[in-house]
Amino acid sequence: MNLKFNAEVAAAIGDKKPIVALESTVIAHGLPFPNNLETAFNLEKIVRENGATPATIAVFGGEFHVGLNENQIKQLADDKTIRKISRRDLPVAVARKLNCATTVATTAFIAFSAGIKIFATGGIGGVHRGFSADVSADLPELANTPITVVCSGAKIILDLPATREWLETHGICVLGFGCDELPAFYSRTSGLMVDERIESAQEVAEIERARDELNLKSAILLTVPVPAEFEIEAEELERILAESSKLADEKKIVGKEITSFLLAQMSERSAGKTLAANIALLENNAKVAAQIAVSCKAL
Ligand code: PSU
Ligand code: MN
Repeated sequence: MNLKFNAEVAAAIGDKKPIVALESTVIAHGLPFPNNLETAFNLEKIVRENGATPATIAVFGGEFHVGLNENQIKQLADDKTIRKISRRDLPVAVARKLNCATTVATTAFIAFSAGIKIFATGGIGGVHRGFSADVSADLPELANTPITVVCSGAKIILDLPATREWLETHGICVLGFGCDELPAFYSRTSGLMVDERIESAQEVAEIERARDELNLKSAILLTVPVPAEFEIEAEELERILAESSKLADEKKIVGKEITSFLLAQMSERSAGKTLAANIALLENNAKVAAQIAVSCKAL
């Protein structure tokens, strides 16, 4: 597979330094402009401040880029023609030389091919509410890719109990970073349990090493709750989600559009509170991911 590294990532690989992969769908389709641009640069900065090298992943001209330049990040943030791609889209993206943002599924696929084993995002995809046949390709990718994904659980718009069951059935180890319950994206609780609570980056590094020694092919999902000051009350969340879902039904929005539609609607209906929470959890997850990448190298 032909991968294009930027100079910073190439140097980090050469020097065996810790690297954290970052996804690009959250930039192109998850957050509005200009918050997306600012957040993309901030996430990279946070990774660096915590001792690791950021590798934001995207596809340009059908080529897999691991570590982007400034112009590429700007293009992701404001070019409306950027396509959101999951695993099924990869052959088309390459053959047609498209410019694309990668989801958790495709970022994990490319990161692992590049030898990067830690990846930070906001919330993974999962089983959709009311339509249990809509299962994000993020889930099977995690079942088959031995990396660690740092996230705040699955996005609240999803059927969280069904998503939790899916993770269990497919052998994905779900850890809680200082929490017993699976975080629910904008909210710190879900009523669903993680498999194991851990308190430090080093513990994650040890569990990751054990997974590799056992030759298990599934990801470790390290879930980190949104910082408390940004948490949104469950009642308010359910209300704005119900309103947003109703509108999505009326407008017949389905498939890969549904996630960004609901996130944007919720931000509007909460006067930007969900957007602030989304950015806060992304930044916090980037920090934790960098700490784990550093701990893994220190083991
Ligand atoms: N995390 C966020 N915002 C996002 C996403 C993650 O904070 O928009 C993206 C990820 O790229 C994830 C995708 O892979 O949403 C899931 O989309 P779908 O439900 O269509 O599989
Ligand atoms: Mn889907």
